[in-house]
Amino acid sequence: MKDLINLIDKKLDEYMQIAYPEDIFKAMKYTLMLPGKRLRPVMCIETARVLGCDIEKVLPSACALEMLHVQSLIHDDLPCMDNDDFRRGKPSNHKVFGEANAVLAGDALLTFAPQLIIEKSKDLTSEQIVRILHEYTKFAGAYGLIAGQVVDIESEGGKLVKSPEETLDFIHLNKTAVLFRLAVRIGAICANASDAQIKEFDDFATKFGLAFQIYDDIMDEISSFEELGKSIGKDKASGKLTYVSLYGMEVAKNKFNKLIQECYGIIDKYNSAILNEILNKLQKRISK
Ligand code: GRG
Repeated sequence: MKDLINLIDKKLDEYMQIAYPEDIFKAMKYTLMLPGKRLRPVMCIETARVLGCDIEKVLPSACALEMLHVQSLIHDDLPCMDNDDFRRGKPSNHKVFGEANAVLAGDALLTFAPQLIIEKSKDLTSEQIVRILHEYTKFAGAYGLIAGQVVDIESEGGKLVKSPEETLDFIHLNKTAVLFRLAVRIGAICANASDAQIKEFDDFATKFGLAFQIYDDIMDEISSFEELGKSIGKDKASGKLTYVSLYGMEVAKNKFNKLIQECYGIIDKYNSAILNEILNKLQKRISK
């Protein structure tokens, strides 16, 4: 997986050429090039690979996904949202570049990502590119990521339209699982996969995304700044609605383990060392 991450890092750097005005590109590249786990591009590429697609075809879309993810991190850290001073082990974007540039850097990443897909996906058909862009806009917007963030913010203010359980599921599915779903769906589209294969990977990513958010909730309580690279203990301190606060640590861990086992089951037949490595790493950390 290390080689794949190195390749993604190289491509992210190469695709985003600094131009005038340099300040905006510096702000965009700052959070983008900090060491993230690159889970979404890795999953996108690996899904495409196990379904028979050449890696070159999927690299622009995979990097675009990381840009979308980084946009969401930059905006999430802003004082008007989660107000976090650290990300990926370093001061958050707005702490370094100021709030206006951080907002604009996020906007620029959000719009550069589809530009990259269109300009660099030379080996995909126009039909594949349109399908990818359709998925990108649908999953990133108010029917996906933004919806998750809105309900998360509303729930922090105590505004719950649905039950706490339904609200939490909605937040986890839309804030977190949605980008993993987008990643595998785009990988599958690049591979010209069948609807049944897309559904299979979508199910995997939905379960993985839920498990990953539960993992994130658990880590907020048991991990350290050094390990996570961001402030910890914030959820508990702010009384945030999380899997741990709603169900308790033991139930959260059991639910996480169940979802990870289901993920293994879905992808078993693809013999993917990389997807198995991701599942193993998360599970090992939680059982420590
Ligand atoms: C799409 C316009 C638009 C807005 C986005 C701000 C926002 C709306 C959404 C926030 C979404 C968010 C920050 C969800 C948290 C998901 C999560 C667990 C992130 C951490 O992911 P990791 O651990 O991070 O993969 P690294 O740094 O390793 O990439």
